[in-house]
Amino acid sequence: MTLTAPSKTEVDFASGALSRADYSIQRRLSDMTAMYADRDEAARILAQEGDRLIYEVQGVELPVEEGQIPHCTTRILPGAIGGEFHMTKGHYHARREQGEVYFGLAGRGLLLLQTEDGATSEIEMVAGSAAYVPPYWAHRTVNIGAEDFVFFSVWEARAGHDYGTIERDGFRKLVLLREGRAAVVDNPRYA
Ligand code: M6P
Ligand code: ZN
Repeated sequence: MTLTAPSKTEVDFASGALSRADYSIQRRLSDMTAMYADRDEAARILAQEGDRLIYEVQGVELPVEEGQIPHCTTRILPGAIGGEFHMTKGHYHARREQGEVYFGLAGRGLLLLQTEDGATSEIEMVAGSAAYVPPYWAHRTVNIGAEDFVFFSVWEARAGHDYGTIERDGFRKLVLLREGRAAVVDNPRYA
């Protein structure tokens, strides 16, 4: 057990920038082309327009020990790939029994959730929305607005990220731009 010093980070709501960012992760289209429903369009954009930034994460790193509470911001840029809104990779927690809290800082988003038993849920998020991700629910966030969607996340250090299950099976729902609005539809390719 580590005795961690108390700390503070200033959060810029509009950009998600942290004054104390121990790490930052940029996810580009090339990191997740296979996750979009229209893979051909993803490949075309990659080849013709370049490797666009989809989202970035900045966080406070803490020891992976019981009771530590890491926290980070995520900024998803506006846009779509073949009509499917920009989104995070999404994950289950490696320790499924761990939950998480998201707090909207800017823009408009949709939080997609699903369980391995087949339950699904969607939560709309704007600045000020506090969304709860209960244990056992995979979670992916989607930018359904025209501006950056920015949110703050808090979880237990041992939760861990299981990306493999989503990479293999995908999400049950897709969020598509239809007639100028976000529509949640079944993913025809869901394994
Ligand atoms: C949220 C949290 C982070 C996560 C980030 C990006 O901020 O859930 O733990 O890393 O979103 O999502 P993903 O890891 O699925 O790409
Ligand atoms: Zn999580």
